[in-house]
Amino acid sequence: MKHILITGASSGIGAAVAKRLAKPDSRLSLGARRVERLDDLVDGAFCHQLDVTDEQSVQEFIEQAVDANGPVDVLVNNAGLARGLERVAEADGVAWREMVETNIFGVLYMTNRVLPSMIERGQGHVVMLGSIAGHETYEGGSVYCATKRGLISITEAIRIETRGTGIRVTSVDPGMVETEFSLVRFKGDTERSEAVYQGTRPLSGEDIADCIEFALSRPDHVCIDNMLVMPTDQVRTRHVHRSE
Ligand code: NDP
Ligand code: 8X3
Repeated sequence: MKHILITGASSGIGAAVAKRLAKPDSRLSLGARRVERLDDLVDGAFCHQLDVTDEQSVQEFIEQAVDANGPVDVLVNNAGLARGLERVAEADGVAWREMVETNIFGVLYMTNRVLPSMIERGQGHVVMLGSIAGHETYEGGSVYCATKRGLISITEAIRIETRGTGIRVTSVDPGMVETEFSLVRFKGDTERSEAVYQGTRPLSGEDIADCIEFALSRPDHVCIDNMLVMPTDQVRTRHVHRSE
């Protein structure tokens, strides 16, 4: 039985990954702030409120998940967000802090608390949700892109630091995925968020679940370091084919 812990399972990619990885040989622990969304996602999963920006919440979540399901075999660091598209000169800085605290500190808090037991047991797989935004920068994306670029460095460092322990670290870096991501970015403005996906065919959460399932199912001696996954219609962040 594998204990798979997924952050940000209340929506989008995290929810799709939870459903995909719910198998007879796995035990799932699912966390998010909107805990009420987790309860009916997967039968028998351990569900608990989790705010990855809050060290105490992270500590409590991991302790209870381990009590329920045993040591963590797979950590999927999925929780993340973008807020707004403000240029540096125009921003008030509130969104910067939220993005850095969630996308960088959140991943660090989670991984810091899960890795020691993986190292001790000589096994484990950490999956990071990066982004095309970590590979290229766009106007208004300074801090979101910086968090995803920073995640590449964190991912590489963990891979170097855990070499020889049997631990694998995979990052899956998608282009546009149709989830609540844009609704969150534009603070509930449905018109603006729907426009992001208009006339084009984005990826789905299930497409990303496919990638994660593939990486996790390789033999122990094979580590898929990075998957950069784009919709066929999207070549770069701002080069998207749209039908009229
Ligand atoms: P969604 O907005 O649909 O889901 C984001 C998830 O993150 C939610 O479950 C949310 O749960 C959770 N989350 C956010 N903040 C916190 C927090 N402080 N503590 C715990 N959970 C949190 O977006 P996606 O599914 O698209 O995003 C998932 C990941 O994929 C993110 O890291 C994102 O950057 C990345 N990504 C997304 C792309 C896209 O185009 N959609 C492309 C590339 C990468 P809750 O609010 O209930 O806490
Ligand atoms: C999300 C994709 O292009 O909106 O990571 O930054 S993008």
